[in-house]
This record gives sequence, structure tokens and C-alpha cells, in this order.
Amino acid sequence: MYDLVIRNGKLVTEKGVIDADLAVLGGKIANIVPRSQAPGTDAVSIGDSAEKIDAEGKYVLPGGVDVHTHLDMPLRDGLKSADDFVTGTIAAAIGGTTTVVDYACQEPQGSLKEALNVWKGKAKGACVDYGMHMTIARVDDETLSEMADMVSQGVTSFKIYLVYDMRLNDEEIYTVLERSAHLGTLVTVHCENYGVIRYRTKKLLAEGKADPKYHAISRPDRCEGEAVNRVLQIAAMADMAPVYIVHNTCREGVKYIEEARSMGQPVFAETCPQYLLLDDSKYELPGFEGAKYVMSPPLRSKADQEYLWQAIKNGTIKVIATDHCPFTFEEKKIGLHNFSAIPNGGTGIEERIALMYSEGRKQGLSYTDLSKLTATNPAKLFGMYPRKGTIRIGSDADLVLYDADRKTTITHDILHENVDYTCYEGVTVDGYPAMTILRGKVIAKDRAFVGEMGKGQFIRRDLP
Ligand code: DUC
Ligand code: ZN
Ligand code: ZN
Repeated sequence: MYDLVIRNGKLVTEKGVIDADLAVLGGKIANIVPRSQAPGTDAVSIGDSAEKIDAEGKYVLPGGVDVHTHLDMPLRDGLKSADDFVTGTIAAAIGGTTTVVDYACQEPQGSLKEALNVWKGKAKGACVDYGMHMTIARVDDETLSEMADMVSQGVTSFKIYLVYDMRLNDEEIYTVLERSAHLGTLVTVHCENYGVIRYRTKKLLAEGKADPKYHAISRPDRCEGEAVNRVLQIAAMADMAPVYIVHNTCREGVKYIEEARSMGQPVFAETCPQYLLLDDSKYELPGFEGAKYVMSPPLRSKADQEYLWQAIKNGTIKVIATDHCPFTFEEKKIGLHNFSAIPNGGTGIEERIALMYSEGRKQGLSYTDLSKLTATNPAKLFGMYPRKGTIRIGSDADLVLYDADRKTTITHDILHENVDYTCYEGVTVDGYPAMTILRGKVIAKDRAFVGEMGKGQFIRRDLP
């Protein structure tokens, strides 16, 4: 007797899509029975269960794994990202994501342990499972030694920035990467050139160029390319430390990743829906509308979008995450007369799965390809596989029933993110998640959260 059986779905497995019934016991996938093996007798073949779901006509996807979120993230002057772990994970659940890995942040004078405790406190109300990456804001003996403690706490990846107040210099980057190589962890890197952006920003503002569109002009693609190249060179010198370049936006950066990968360097690349689906024409919108798309790196050209799709298809980009970091339009208005004061970040935690399965299919990607980009690969790279990110016996029963025929126009009012706009207003997707299951429990159905609050579990991640 199983807890749950899902019948008649098309299961999106790593080996392809199969018509099969799936049984859940104790929160895990307990059995998978292809229907072709038992024609007309599926009810008998898989066995009985307390709860039954008919997935006729629907795809059953592995629950989405979003490895780039900033929930409840303090920015400055008391300003925080608009979604906390409750609202953000409810939105994630409804949108078909069952695991997030959020970026905990070391305080300039604080320890990594303190930061982890703070983030675990923030995450208490989480409604999907969650892990943490640890952002390193200060490089000294204490931090370097604490990196090993993080591994024993299940935090097996770190983040470094080349811009913002927590940016590291080249010596610090080298030191962290060398330590990470020794520990077997993965360092994720935000790549942009700080000095060039600072100079251009000051110049633009001095010329009275303060509108949101100048945000993009202040940080062109070569800023990203230079920083990606620099990090790859440093990583190669620092014992070939594996690195994961977050939110790739453009050819200028990805070309260096392609070259490094072709030489066998361990480098992994992520992009996000906004860089695949939105372009820099958004900065030409009237009034202050462009502020909604002020994020870093900024949106790029249509040619860059095309390059990113090709990099997905040729296997250079392995992960599509969100960088979900919303601020309300009101909060964005802090930068009404100075683009550099606009809080950086956009939406996506709820929209990602619908957007990527719809647009990805149009690009010729298969359901299995898309499940790898949005679930399997991130779970593997960040030490959660095969517990997360795949449909196979023994894995957590984190599943999404995806209705490929539920054409939906995304608007702010149908979403649950705690913010007053979506970057994808008016985008029509071919299909939509109809139900989300976390460890065998239905937590979202027909765009409503129906789970128990606060049932998300902290995932202690293995070394990748
Ligand atoms: N970029 C953003 O736009 N927001 C959060 C952090 C980042 O790197
Ligand atoms: Zn970033
Ligand atoms: Zn980010």
C-alpha cells in the first residue's frame, strides 16, 4: 500500500519521456511502472494507495531546483528584497519549484557561522526545501578556516562578488579559490568589472544621464567578459579550482567559458530566464518603467540572447536559475534621479518553470533537456543529486504536473511573489504547472498554495 499513486502521466525522466505510473511511499518515489508493460491493467500493476492522482494528459516533471535566489536579502538602509522565505517559497511552489538554494551573506565583520545561523532563522517559514550557498565578504584566516565548517554543515558552495561592497580583489579571489579547490567545494562568481563600472557611472551621472537606461550603458558586456576571463585565469592558477559563473548574459563572457571548457577546465555556467527572453529594449520604455529591469548584469541584445540559447544547446550553459531578487516599483524609485541608486534585481521564482518549458520547447529543446537545465543539473552541481532533481526510485517525490495545453498569459495579478510587478507582464506561455508535490505531499494546485506552511526542510548538501 503506497501513500500516493500518480497514474497516466508522461514522466519526464533523465532517459526520456515515458508513459508510466508512479508510486510514493514515505515521501520518496517507491515505484515506477511503464504502462506499456501492463496494458489495461495499470491499476493492478502499480498497487493501491491512500491517495490517487490522475495525470492524464499531463507531463510529470522533476520538481524545479532554483539554485540562485536572494530571499529576505538586506540591501542597504533597511531595504530588503521583497520576498522572504515564506512568500518566496509559496511563489516557488505554485510555479513548480520544490527546492531553492539561497545566498546567505557574511557580514563584513561577521563570521560564516553567524551568517548561516541568521539565514537558517530567516528560512524557518520556508514552504519548499532549501539549501544555502555562503557568500564570502571578508577573506582572512578565520573565514578560510570556517569554509571547512560550512562543508560539515551541508553548505558546500560559496559565492564571491567582483562588484558591490562585498567585492573581493584578485588576491582574495585567488585565496578563496585555492582553499575551495582543497576542500572540494564549488565557488560561484558574480562577474563584472568594478572599476570600469564605477568610472562610467560617475561620468554618466556628471553628464546628467541619470535615467534607468544608463544602468545598462554603465556596465557593458565587456565588463562581464573581462571579469569572467579574469576569474577563469585565476581559477586555473589556483589549483584548477572549479568555478560556477552565475547569471551569464552575453557572448563576451560565455566565449571565455567555452574556451576554458574546451581545455578541460572545470567551469560551469548558469543563465536566467530574463537574459534569454528579455532584451535591452526594455530600458527604452517610457518614464521610469525601465527601472523594473534594473538588475546586474543588465539585459543585453537580441544577438546575446541567441548566443545564450546556442550555449545551452551545445552544453556550455548547464543551469537556468532565476537570481530572484525583487524590489517593489516604489522601492526602485529611490533611484528616480540616479540610476545607480535603483535597487538591483527582478522577479522569476514563480515564472521560471512555465517560461522555460514553453520557450525552451519553441527553441527545440526536449522535455528531458529542460528538466536537466531546471532541476537535474543544478541538483548534481550542488550536491543534492539523486535526492533532488530527478524522477527515479529512491529520490524525493518532488514532482510537478505540467499541463502543456494550459496556455497562460503571465500578469502580475496571477502571481504570488510579494512585489507589485513582474518582469514578464503580458508574456504568454504555452503551458503551466497544474500541481506541485513536495516529498509526496501536494503543496500547490491550480495556481494556489495548498500545502502546510513552513514544511520546507534544510538540505544538507554533499560535496559536488
Ligand atoms: N544582481 C541583481 O540584479 N540582484 C541581486 C544581486 C545581483 O547580483
Ligand atoms: Zn549576481
Ligand atoms: Zn544573484
